[in-house]
Amino acid sequence: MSDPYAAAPEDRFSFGLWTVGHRGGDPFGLPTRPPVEPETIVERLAEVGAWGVSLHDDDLVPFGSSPAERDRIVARFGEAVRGAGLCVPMTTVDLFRQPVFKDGALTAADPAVRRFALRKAVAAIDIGAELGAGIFVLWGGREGVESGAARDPRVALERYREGVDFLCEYVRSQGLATRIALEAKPNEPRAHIYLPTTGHMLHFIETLAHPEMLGVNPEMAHESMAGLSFSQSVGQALWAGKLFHVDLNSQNGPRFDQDFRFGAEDLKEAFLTVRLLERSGYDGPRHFDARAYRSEDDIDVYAAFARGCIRNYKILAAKAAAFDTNEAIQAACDKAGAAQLSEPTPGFSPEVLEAIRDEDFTALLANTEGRHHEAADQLMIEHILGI
Ligand code: GLT
Ligand code: MN
Ligand code: MN
Repeated sequence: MSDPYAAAPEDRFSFGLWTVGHRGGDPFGLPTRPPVEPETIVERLAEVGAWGVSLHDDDLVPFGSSPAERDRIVARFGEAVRGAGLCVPMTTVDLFRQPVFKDGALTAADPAVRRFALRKAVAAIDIGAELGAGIFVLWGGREGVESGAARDPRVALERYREGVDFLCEYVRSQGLATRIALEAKPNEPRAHIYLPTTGHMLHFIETLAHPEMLGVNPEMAHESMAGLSFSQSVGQALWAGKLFHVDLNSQNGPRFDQDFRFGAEDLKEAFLTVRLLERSGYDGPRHFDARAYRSEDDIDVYAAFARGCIRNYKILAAKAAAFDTNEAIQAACDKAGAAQLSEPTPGFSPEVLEAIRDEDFTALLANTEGRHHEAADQLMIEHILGI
């Protein structure tokens, strides 16, 4: 019998080179896994049923490579991706690893650092264009502060705006169709990162010269680090028409960024997120920005970790579909107001206001009936648990 939870290309599951390629090093310990060539990673991803592979510029082309080396490496990788039947849906730029970015990149105080960051980002956009990536993710990991004594956040945000506008103008000047997805994170590696949540990013986008070119790439771990519900953040991005990409993983509450296997923590949020994505018609990549525990070897990185991310998504998608077609559950949700919320609030007119002023709310104010969320939530929990 075929596995109902095996990945199909139309599922659009993707992994970053830096995720399955992560060697298990952390601030306290050395790597526990050997380095693996990008071309080998691509083959292994194809075996687990991935559709796409994403990358930072430096994951593929070592920092400081010559133009000739860069061309050779990108061409060889493109061939490997095509040969494995995969695609590169997204590329991103590493503006955080090199010492030059120690005080930020697009928001660095030193204008020369900002110009260098732009040069690096433009080169990363070029790699994406060459590999056919339609999305460019921008995560400003070093755009922030430890101390605000010598930084006015308003001024830093102006520089951020100019930097992103520069990149948009570059994309336009090249006639590319690349869309830029901004990724938020509240802290780590900086104590405070500018634009710390997806909601902050959504506002920032509206201040830019070409807001239509920009969307967001919310990450489950990052929103959870801020104590937020990921499904609420994804919901706002979808509502705004700005969900360009999504980083799926898991996180155990507000602490350092764990990037655990999707579904490993907070199953309820994972379920609500998958249900939302599946119901919304979102057709972008379902990207796992996660990494295996440091204790694992390279075999289980694929057999247990990568397959686990995919299986958990597909299992939750099947659960979500069953949830939405189960009459008893739907009746309980409607009793808790699910359908009622779809009734629009009337628009303003003097007549409508007059009618509202005259309306008799006596019964409403005397109504002590509960809203039945406990019952709906309990049914959802039992449904997830398979009861
Ligand atoms: C880094 C970060 C991720 C981002 C990557 C894109 S880099 O691994 O923790 O959340 O998505 O730059
Ligand atoms: Mn993360
Ligand atoms: Mn991410």
